[in-house]
Amino acid sequence: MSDSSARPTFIALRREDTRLLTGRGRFTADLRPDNAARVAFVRSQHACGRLIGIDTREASSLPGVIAIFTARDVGPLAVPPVNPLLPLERPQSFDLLARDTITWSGQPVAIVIAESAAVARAAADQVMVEVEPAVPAVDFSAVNAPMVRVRHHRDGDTPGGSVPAAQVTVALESPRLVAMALEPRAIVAEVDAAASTLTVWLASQAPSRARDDIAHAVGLPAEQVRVITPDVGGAFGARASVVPEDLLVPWAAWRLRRSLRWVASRSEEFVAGMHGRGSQMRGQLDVTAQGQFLALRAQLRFALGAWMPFSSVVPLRNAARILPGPYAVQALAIDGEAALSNAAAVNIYRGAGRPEAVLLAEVLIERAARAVGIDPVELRRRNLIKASALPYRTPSGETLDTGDYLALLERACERFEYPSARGHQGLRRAQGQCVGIGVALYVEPCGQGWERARVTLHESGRVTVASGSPAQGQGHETGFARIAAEALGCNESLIDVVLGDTRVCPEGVGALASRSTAIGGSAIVEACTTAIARRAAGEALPITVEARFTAREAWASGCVIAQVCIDHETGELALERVVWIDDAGRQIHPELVHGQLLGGFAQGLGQALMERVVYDEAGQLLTGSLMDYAVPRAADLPDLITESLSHPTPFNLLGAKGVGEAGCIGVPAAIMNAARDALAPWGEADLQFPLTAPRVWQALTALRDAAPGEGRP
Ligand code: SMO
Repeated sequence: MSDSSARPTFIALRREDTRLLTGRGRFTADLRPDNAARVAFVRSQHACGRLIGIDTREASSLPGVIAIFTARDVGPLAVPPVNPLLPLERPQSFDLLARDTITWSGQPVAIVIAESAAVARAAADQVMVEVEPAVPAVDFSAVNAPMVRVRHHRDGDTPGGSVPAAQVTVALESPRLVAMALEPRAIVAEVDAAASTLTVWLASQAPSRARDDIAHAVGLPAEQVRVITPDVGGAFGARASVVPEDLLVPWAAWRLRRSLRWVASRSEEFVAGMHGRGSQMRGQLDVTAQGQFLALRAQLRFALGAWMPFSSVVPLRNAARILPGPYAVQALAIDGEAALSNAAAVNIYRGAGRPEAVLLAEVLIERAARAVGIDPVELRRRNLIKASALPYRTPSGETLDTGDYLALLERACERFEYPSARGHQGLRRAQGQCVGIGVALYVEPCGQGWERARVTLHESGRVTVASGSPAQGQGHETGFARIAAEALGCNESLIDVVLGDTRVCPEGVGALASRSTAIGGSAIVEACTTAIARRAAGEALPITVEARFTAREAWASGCVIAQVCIDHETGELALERVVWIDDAGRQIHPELVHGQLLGGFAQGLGQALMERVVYDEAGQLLTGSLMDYAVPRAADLPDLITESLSHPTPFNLLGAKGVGEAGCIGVPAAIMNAARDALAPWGEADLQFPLTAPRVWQALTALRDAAPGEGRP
């Protein structure tokens, strides 16, 4: 069991990881191949319409412009097919550059190549794009026919006489967010025309797939394309799938036989980077007078935006299969759909559907607790799946492997001093303060399928570990070195870790879905174990072993309790304290785990309290800069206690589960429940994320107007 607060922790990082913290990182934008030309994109300013013409003549005549390509030059190239995890309702193909139709404001229409970034930008601004505008379809508009659907229905075997004492309902929105990495997107493509090879530096979470996608777009065999992921300033799912720019820059480089370099502006991240979340959810929970959950019904609608990145069906799929979370529910009816709209594309983003499922279930539970008059912690106690029932087959067909959800709840209550906190809340309410306490429990699936590792024992005594799971700032080099050192029984300092280079690393699915340690790490263990066995059998050095490990999906879990205080006059919400108990299975490197918890916490807090993408009816982005879109800063973090309980999973060689997404999953729901609890003396508040002061104030005012004089003690 480990225990730590948000105070700084000092940890021994590997040399490779320390580089990032000391300003010696090498990010894609830092790479300047000799004679590289620069790239700028012409983007549609309309959100929807017919593309009538593109006039590049004036732009092309600017000194320093090398080429301007449009859809006509690029030909029939389209974005890669979507992950077939959910079948599409009808076939789809999305052109890399707008051809006949405009589908979102920010859509790439032309790619400009010039000798300098300034000339490329100036030329892009002079390209004339003629559009016959049409009325855009916004997210969740009824005109948007679903592209994907999901359904999990199971009838309950209701024991005789169980009738619901309450049927509570809720409607929730999870606004669109921007995956706000410190480092905007960037791509460098270096051409070796003599050797017929292309080297592409790209901050990808899935370099093997990116290499295949780029090779296909360029028309080269995959062996002639090398993708290198240098240091990466955050990914969060937004770099798991290629975007049109990732394919257009290498395509143009190869066509011109000229190295190219593109670095996105922050504005381009807003209008054409990956968005996350974006859903509307309705739910109903039927509860008996004794608090037993009888039935959960949910309707989920997810936004897709104008085109579908590879992982775009994953959030809907995850939200639907994770419900009802760690609770036993007799009957389940989940229906979900996702539809296109005239806005930036939505892809996986730290949590990817898990936060939505937890928000819906946990808000329903708090509401049910108030409806039947049972303390919300006690209500959860009565319905959590018992540790002795694991492995547990959920009504949506998933297998929860290991964990102890009741222990998570009890420990969180202990650390929060829950009974006395409730007493204190009563006292503060009596003094006129608006104080709320909210709870959320979550389960978190952590990736299935395979990863590869290659381990070489050298004559020098050093060991090289190459993995197909690249790093985006998580500290994989540090964690993987420890995994290999443990498996080999040697000192960590003897291990060299190689990541993120398709020429020297084995294939990999990638660093996403909280799978790197569990699956990528297990592949390292397997390769190390085979290598020492062969060494022990007398084989001469060097020995190289490549292993491919396939895992069943392990489920992490956790419990969060949050306390907020709301200012009656302004609606301003103060997050006073949070206790969070997480079970990520066996922890290979507790300090790195803690770092992941804190980072995820900050992003979860951002979603709950400040982040929201807004489009107007014309499909124009109103929150297009960091002046209009708030992200959390260090000073926004509250008094936070984290603690880890560890129930190792048998589904991989390390017993590890995922941890990178946990903070985004449980934290927002606990904050939402605390805010709703704070307003509960006035009634059931229709609060929605983000819980900004004006929105909280409006919800409070609506309740006061509906019942004047109520609520105030
Ligand atoms: S949202 Mo994650 O990188 O699967």
